[in-house]
Amino acid sequence: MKWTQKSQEKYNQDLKDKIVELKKKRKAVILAHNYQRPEVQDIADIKGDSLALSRAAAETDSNVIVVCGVRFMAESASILNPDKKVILPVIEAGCPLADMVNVDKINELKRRFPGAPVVCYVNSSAEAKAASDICCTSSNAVNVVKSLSARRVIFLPDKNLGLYVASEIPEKEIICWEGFCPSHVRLSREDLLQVKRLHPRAKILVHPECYPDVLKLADGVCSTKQMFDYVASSDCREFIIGTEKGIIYGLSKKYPDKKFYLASERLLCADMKLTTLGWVVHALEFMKYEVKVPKNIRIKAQKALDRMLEVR
Ligand code: CIZ
Repeated sequence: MKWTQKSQEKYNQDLKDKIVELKKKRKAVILAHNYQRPEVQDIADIKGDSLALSRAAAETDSNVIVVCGVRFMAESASILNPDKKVILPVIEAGCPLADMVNVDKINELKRRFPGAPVVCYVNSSAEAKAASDICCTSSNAVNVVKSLSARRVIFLPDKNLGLYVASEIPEKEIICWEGFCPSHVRLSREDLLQVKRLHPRAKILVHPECYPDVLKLADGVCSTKQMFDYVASSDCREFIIGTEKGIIYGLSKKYPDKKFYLASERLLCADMKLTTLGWVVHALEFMKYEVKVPKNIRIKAQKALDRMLEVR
């Protein structure tokens, strides 16, 4: 049989039907990050950034939570829902940025800067969260740091996000960890300028994990959720998007009368693309792979996540 686009569509539809059936049987809820493959976004009950997914995980009454994303997202869902089964369809789906943190070094920084609270971006391991005072996402990082009374703050693991927060709150001193997102740092000023030359009327929206010189060219520095909000409230019809390419599908689907141009084809997170419909079927069929955080780490990490969820 020749494999055509039609056979691919039929194959995907069969998998989607199977997912609907298994989801009912397992009483599961499916969460998907904005960077997931289009067909995986299509089968999600809740789609969003990690903050939306954390909140949804905390509010769901389903007993099984399938997280189509990467490991730290499943860990957060498990921390907030210790009595539920949290399933990550591809156990190898990780986050290189999260892997750049080690707890000994966090403790060393705490000793070096006594009294400085540790703010931990949710793109981090449960252990890093447990060693921190409060979490943040790219949507609420500025508000989280503003909510702290201390003038000096330790921020980890993404240095560019920390620098962005520092630029928004100059009265604070931010001690930044030297971490970075390998996908976002691939976007250069030249990439943006080139796409802007092709689409001069388009607004530029970039993620705060990009380098500061890239942020300077932006009309909006936005988390993925904030990109959706920006587009919703803008009269502009064209946008250059500087974040992982998966978001283009969600934006184009939600705003079919607007145009979205990816700022660079290098904005690709391989880990986010590991989850396929086939793996979601496997996950629901065999309840694999369960992610559970040991109690001693969970309790401390939950405190940091709960503190973040209290900041509006
Ligand atoms: O916080 C997240 O979910 C990430 C990784 C990106 C974003 O801005 O949504």
